[in-house]
Amino acid sequence: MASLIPIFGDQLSHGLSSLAGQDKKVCVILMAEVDEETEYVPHHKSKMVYILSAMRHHAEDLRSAGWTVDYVKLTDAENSGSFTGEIARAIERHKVSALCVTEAGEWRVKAMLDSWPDRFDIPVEIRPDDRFLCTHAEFESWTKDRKQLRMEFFYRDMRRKSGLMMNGDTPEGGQWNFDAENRKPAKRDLAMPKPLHFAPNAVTQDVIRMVESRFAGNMGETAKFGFAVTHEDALRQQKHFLDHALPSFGDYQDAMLTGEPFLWHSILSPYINSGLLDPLELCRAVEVQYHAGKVPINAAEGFIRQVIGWREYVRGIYWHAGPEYLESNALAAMRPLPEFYWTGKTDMHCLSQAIGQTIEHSYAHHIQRLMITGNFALLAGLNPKEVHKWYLAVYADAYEWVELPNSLGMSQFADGGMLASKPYAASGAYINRMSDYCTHCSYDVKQRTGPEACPFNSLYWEFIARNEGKLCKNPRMAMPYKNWERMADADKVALRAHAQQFLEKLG
Ligand code: FAD
Ligand code: DLZ
Ligand code: SF4
Repeated sequence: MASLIPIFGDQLSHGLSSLAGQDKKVCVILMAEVDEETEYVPHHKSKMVYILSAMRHHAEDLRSAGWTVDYVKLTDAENSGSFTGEIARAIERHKVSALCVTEAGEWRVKAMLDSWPDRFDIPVEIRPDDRFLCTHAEFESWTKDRKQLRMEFFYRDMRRKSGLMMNGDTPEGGQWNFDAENRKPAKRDLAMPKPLHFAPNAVTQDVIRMVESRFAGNMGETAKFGFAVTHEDALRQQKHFLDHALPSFGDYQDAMLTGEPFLWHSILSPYINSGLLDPLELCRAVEVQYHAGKVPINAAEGFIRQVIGWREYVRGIYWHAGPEYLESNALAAMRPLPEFYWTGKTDMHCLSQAIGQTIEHSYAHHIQRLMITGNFALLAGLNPKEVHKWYLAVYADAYEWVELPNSLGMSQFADGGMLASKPYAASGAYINRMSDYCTHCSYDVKQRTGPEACPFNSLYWEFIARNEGKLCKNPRMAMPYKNWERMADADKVALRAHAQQFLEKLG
């Protein structure tokens, strides 16, 4: 049958379900750059360059593989600005008799796909996205009869299902999780790996010019753009990671160092999420390195846990929670996002490092997102929806299904504990333990009040006090509340006054 097959920017996989069994001779693939997608948040310029260039390269790959691809550029005069508008125009152009699409990655786009059967007078087939290990039905059935949804138990099921790092029914190494061996602080090391830099070719340069002229006011720099934009180059970065960074990934997963944005992380999330890399193939390649004796178990298990554990789990939570998840605000946090989240201009060194490298690279690693920018937002009571929009805009790997549960759930506890068992709230002591940031900061991490005191310290206690009614019964918060209770009243008053003064200045 002559079908129109729309492919979105996060569906750049050769094995996409909508392509299976289709007749290349009669079907037409539609790929479209549309305002609707470039404008739903003010995306970082590098994120846009990455996605649009990867789309253009993927279209060429598909053509080389024998497909007919109709590609609509953002600058095309007739571009309607929306997926639905582009499909209507393409149906006219190609006289197709059916529409076949892989399901959307997020609620906003799902609502649009669900409107297509009424909108168009040809049959619409929506196929499941089989690039994930866990189906929607499996996740729903996993949630049934559980009082709490916890990643660790879900992860064990994914290990069993995939057979990754398993010996029959038992986990490799005799335990499921080597998390306790993932928390070493790092020292500067001249042999530290750096991700590969892919110099922009003519196609990417064209996209850079377009993005620089159309989105001049958006965050970011494109001068140093170096992401891979093809399957081959993404695989090169995958191999580079396996050979050079994976061996120490486990040890230093939670570490942070001034001027070192990447450490031993993979920098593969943009490629996995847009479809250039296959997450299961990547995990199998990690397992091969382990069995070859090239990487320790805390690295292999730690990495695989992130991909088949956390990544699959947050997707499950996203679809389980429904579109109203976005409105959650369990801690009633209302403060607007401070301007420095967009500029990096703050005298708190940890924040200026995490935000500065975000502006430069459209990348920050997990602990920077969770324990620096996320932790500050949580302690300061920033509005979780604004925080969510920021994360969705600024990272090259950000799509709502993966970003929202991480920011709103894990980092802001706005879902009241659906995803995480306790808020990830920490004072300066944690940041000092896991990084060298405090040694470069004008604030003193050891002081709790006074002009030089690290703001995270009083903000932490202000957070504890402010949310006592909501959090004191959480068994995992017993220790901080015991410490708060034991504190002298005068200290409590001084800490809260110091924090409130800081917050007033924040605006
Ligand atoms: P590595 O540290 O090398 O980890 C390997 C892979 O594991 C990643 O590529 C990713 O695919 C997966 N992974 C690790 N942690 C998570 C997680 N918590 N959720 C999902 N996948 C995970 N990840 C995104 O892909 N997109 C987002 O928009 C996103 N937003 C986040 C927002 C916040 C507030 C937080 C705390 C985390 C967010 N994450 C997001 C998760 C994580 O920070 C990134 O996946 C990771 O930093 C990507 O860098 P990397 O590829 O070098 O990861
Ligand atoms: C993020 C993004 C951007 C910036 N632009 C486009 C685009 O012009 N066309 C497109 O197909 N996809 C784009 N994307 C990725 C989409 O937002 C993502 O694929 C949808 O959310 C579908 O889930
Ligand atoms: Fe951040 Fe406080 Fe350390 Fe400064 S002293 S880097 S503000 S944690």
